[in-house]
Amino acid sequence: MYSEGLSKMRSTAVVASGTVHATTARSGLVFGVSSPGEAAVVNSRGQDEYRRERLGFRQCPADEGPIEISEITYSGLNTFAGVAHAQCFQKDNDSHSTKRYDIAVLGAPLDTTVTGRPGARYGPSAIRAGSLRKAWGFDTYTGRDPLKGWARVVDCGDAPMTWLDNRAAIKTLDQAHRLTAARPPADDSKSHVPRIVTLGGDHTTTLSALRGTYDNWGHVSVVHFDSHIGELDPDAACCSNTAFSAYAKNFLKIRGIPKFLLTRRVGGGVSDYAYAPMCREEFQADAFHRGLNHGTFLHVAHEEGLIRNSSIHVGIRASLNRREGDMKNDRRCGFATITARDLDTCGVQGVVDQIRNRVKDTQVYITVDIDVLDPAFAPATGTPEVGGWSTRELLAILEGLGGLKIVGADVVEVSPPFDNHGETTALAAAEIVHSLIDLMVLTPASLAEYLSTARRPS
Ligand SMILES: [Mn+2]
Repeated sequence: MYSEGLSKMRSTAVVASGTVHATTARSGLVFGVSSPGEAAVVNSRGQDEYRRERLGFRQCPADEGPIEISEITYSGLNTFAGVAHAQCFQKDNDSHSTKRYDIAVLGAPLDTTVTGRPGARYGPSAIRAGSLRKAWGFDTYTGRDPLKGWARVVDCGDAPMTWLDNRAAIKTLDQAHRLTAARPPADDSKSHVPRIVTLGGDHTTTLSALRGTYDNWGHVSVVHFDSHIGELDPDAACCSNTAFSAYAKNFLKIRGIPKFLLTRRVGGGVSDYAYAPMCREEFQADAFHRGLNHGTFLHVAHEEGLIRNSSIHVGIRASLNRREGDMKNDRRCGFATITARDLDTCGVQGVVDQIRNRVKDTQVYITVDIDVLDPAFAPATGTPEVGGWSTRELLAILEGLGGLKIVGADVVEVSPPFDNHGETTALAAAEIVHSLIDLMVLTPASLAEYLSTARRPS
């Protein structure tokens, strides 16, 4: 896109010199690198005055010295909201404090475990671009500016996830989470490790994040915003003939299709790589041999013992594969459910109260599938469902969760190829990420609480 290209050109200039000089031409502003002290030509004093006032320049006018442009929201490298980039995947043996951070934004570009439209591999970069379309500051409703509070927020960039092998991709993301949290935070009075906000990526990426929070914090309650329940049992039809209907049996017989292909409803069943039944014990240790994908990740998280039985889905409205079996498995995995239409009857405060009553004072992981919003507010997603919430409603509910002990969070399933020219979905996702960071800054993670309640893996 033109604006992104321009932004990158400017970033290059800033990186090269630290400052740029602005000159005006009849066609508009032209930026170029020049050495310190070199006089820049400014023909339009009025425009220059406006820019200094609008953008808060602290430096002198251009004809008296270099112009500081680091506060222009759309310039510079494309980190989330313009926060500093950090090398999070390298071991930090240096005690120098500038390498430490409290909250890390981590991209997880994966879209090869989706059942619908792909494209979420471009989600992290789109959310960052969306975050650079506005100037962040003190929130109208909360009065807080989380990016300028006690916490040092950085952007780690993306985990280098391959598109060729989902098992390798998830292992890479597991490692990225471990390394990102493998150093003391900038403020070790607030936490014992940095907390991570992940930018998806399809929803399978949440499993890596939950493995990471378990390693560092123990079990978490999952507050799961989504139109889909997310813990379909990949093994449901394999191990139980009760789900194998007479209709399905007849369908197979007529078409001459091997039975195993139809019974693997969520896992695929096309190969041992895509799926192998849990009945075969030799495969049970490997999640990808158990049908891991963006519809089953919470089932796998439960099977791995990562989450508490005080979790909750919020905004659910998509059809189920099995009328009763899916919700039975849902409860077995520890989830209660708030549907999308519950908002109509109990309002924002009612939804907030139900979430708070469910998780109580446990440590919480918040995952937001962007398809919890109506496609009118977030068209760019893999498996859209109409009848969802507005962006304003979701942001109000998130604000209502202030005070919960949030140790990790993500926004997933943003698929930019399906966004519009106004970047509606990317803007919404960026605002949600900002809200999640705000909740983390508002309630520092408590090391004492972790030590008293968490059960670390042996
Ligand atoms: Mn979904």
